[in-house]
Amino acid sequence: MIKTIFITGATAGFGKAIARKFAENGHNLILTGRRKVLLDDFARELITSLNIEVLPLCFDVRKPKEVEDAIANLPDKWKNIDVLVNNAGLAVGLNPIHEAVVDDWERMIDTNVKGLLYMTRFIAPLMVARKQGHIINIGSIAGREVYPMGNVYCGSKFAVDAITKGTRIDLVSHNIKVTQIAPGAANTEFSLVRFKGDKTRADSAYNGFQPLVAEDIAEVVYYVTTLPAHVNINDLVLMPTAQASAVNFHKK
Ligand code: NDP
Ligand code: 8X3
Repeated sequence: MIKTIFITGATAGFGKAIARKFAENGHNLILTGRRKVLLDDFARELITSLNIEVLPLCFDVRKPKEVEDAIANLPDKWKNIDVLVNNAGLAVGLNPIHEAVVDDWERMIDTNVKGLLYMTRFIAPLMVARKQGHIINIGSIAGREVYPMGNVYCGSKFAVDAITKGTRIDLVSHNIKVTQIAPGAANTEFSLVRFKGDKTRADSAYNGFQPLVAEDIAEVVYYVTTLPAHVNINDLVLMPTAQASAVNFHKK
């Protein structure tokens, strides 16, 4: 069956790889991000090379009105969303709590927590009306363990963990699956964003071990959508083989 998959943050990293994985399997996609040129180019590439339908929607998940309008204005044929992947997110800065930049906190909480909430608030009713759907939230090992200077990023991902559990409870009677995928270290644009464009510092985060790549997360996200209707993966943590906890790495 061809499904409609809605993925936030599809201009880079996990979201882009998740989009490609579903596209390669013949599904239609609604893709979002703030960088319009990247989004439109990627959509065009998938449409041309894989003969699927793609609707690119450029908006900022931090803006509830933009999210609400984007969903309200979906053409009818795009309203039957089978899977929502709440992926858009970021870490900004890595500072002790007493030296942090307040605006970094706003960006993380507004994107990782409130953005995910807005998306869920406006898409879940479409699923409830159809009595089917699957919401997949991208959490993190940072939502299971707090590490030095992770303070607010960890807090935002602990919130994703709690919100995922709460969403599952609220939607269970509507036949909607709710899953959290929580990765460890993965080499995407994540560290470049965290270190505000400092490529040397970003690259050094992965020195001496093989991190996950975005395609690893895409495999897992795709897998959890292929299970029978009566089976749901509630929660899945994946890490590089060389990582044992948020802070324990086997480095060469
Ligand atoms: P990337 O930086 O590579 O990609 C992040 C994506 O999120 C981009 O497409 C970006 O698009 C989008 N995004 C960011 N802010 C907004 C916003 N305000 N509105 C809309 N889209 C936004 O990071 P990853 O792929 O690594 O991260 C994806 C998710 O996985 C995040 O939630 C992250 O916290 C989580 N994660 C990452 C891990 C890692 O080690 N990489 C490990 C565990 C979890 P654009 O800039 O165009 O808006
Ligand atoms: C990203 C992984 O360990 O940098 O969520 O927080 S970590």
